[in-house]
Amino acid sequence: MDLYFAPLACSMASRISIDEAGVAATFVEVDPVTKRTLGDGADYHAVSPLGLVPALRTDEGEILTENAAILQYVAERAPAAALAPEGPLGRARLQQWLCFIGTELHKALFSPLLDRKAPEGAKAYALEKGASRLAELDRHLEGRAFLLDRFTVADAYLATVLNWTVATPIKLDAYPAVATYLARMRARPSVARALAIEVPLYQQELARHAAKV
Ligand SMILES: N[C@@H](CCC(=O)N[C@@H](CS)C(=O)NCC(=O)O)C(=O)O
Repeated sequence: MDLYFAPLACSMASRISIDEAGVAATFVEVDPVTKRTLGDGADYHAVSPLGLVPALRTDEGEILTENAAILQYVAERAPAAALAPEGPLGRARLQQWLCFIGTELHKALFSPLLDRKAPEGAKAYALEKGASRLAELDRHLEGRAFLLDRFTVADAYLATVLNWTVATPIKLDAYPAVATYLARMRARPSVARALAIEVPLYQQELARHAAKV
């Protein structure tokens, strides 16, 4: 499989999950500004019409988009890694958290905060509304190592999204269980490996664009 990613973007959740699953994958970097793949300079819109990462090309040549779909596909490819719970309720709980992370945190809270073009009013609204979401997450994570009973692809997504707090005004001191969770996740080998690969690539991405200004 080929994972199309941008450094430190939400696609890092798929990198972490692929690592945890132990499945073979090729990682294709997309420049989020030019929407071209590094190396061959191909127009990424041919893969993902909206130019969004992640996208995954399966070994059969199918293109999958959307974090929740890709993460569950990766989990399915390696049942022994148990990255998704079994049974109707277990699966529904996984969906519950993937949806919460994707909508309440990623899109509603972090996307406006990280978008340089978002007006200040949009950022303030997102911060104010997001506080209740972070408080609820904090309540859930108190006394828990993971979102569910063990590490799942939802933790890969949550760790990736929470990692963005460093670039936002969100103060995790107000959410101690979330802060402890994030520290634990960053120390997890698959997450630490993903960060060790993607932080330098992100710095290169910044340097590439700074050089053009
Ligand atoms: N609904 C999509 C959202 C993906 C998304 O927002 N990706 C961001 C990176 S975290 C992106 O590619 N942004 C570039 C853009 O908005 O042009 C999903 O869950 O996969």
